[in-house]
Amino acid sequence: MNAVSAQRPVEETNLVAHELTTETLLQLASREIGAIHVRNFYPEDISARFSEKAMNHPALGHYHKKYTSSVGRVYMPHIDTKWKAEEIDKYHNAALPSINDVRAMYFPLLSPVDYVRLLLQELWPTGANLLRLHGRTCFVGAFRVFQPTTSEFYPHNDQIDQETDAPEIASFINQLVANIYLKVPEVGGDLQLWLREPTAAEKQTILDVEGLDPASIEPPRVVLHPEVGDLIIFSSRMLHGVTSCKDTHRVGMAAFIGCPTPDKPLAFWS
Ligand SMILES: O=C(O)CCC(=O)C(=O)O
Ligand SMILES: [Fe+2]
Repeated sequence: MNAVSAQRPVEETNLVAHELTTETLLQLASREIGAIHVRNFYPEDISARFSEKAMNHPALGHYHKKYTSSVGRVYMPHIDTKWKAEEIDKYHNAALPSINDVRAMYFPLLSPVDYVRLLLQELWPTGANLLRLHGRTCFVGAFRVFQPTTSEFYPHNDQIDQETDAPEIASFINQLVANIYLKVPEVGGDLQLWLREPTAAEKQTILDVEGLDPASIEPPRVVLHPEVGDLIIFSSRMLHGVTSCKDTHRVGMAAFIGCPTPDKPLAFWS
């Protein structure tokens, strides 16, 4: 073990499940565990090919907040609608064309996010659907591109009730996020999980600048170093962050998952 990996906090194994099953999903939804981390979920060679496509994609843009602006993303995410009618229209009008673009990129293979959608539809007791907001289709299947050394996500949380008042989200009691990693650095690019929601004051800071100063909070409870092809699902309502990549880009595909009680279906968007 080299000096850098020796410093990495060891994951608390009882907090992380390594298989995606109905049981682990229900445990994650009810916060009995902190994450599901499935190694070798998606083939390494296909991941590598699509990380190149994502990094060179014509729709590659950037997040808009202070701390996240160096992180690239392909296609417009819902967080960029910012309660503005014009942006909301743009997001929903682009949703299906963007989903189809991503699917066409992979065709005749299955994209990692389409694969996750199918599995969760089968595993969650009442299935899973694409999210609609005020009846309008959402996009799902964003690529995220972290630049070497400059991109990181400070501790933050993601919750869609801060982005819309659509009636379709009223039943969500948790929000999960699934990430599939297509390219990862050897060192850095760790996912940090605090396993708690931010305080009211922390929430305000996150809304303002999209992240907390890591020195201002306690160390994370769980730190996971994803490998190429891994799937990690965790609660995005709880504090999480991504450390900077030391040697290469870090590319992932992500889907948010609205999580009601098990008698209602899950819902996907990006
Ligand atoms: O890239 C990751 O590991 C997680 C990024 C993140 O903040 C999220 O998916 O909400
Ligand atoms: Fe996040």
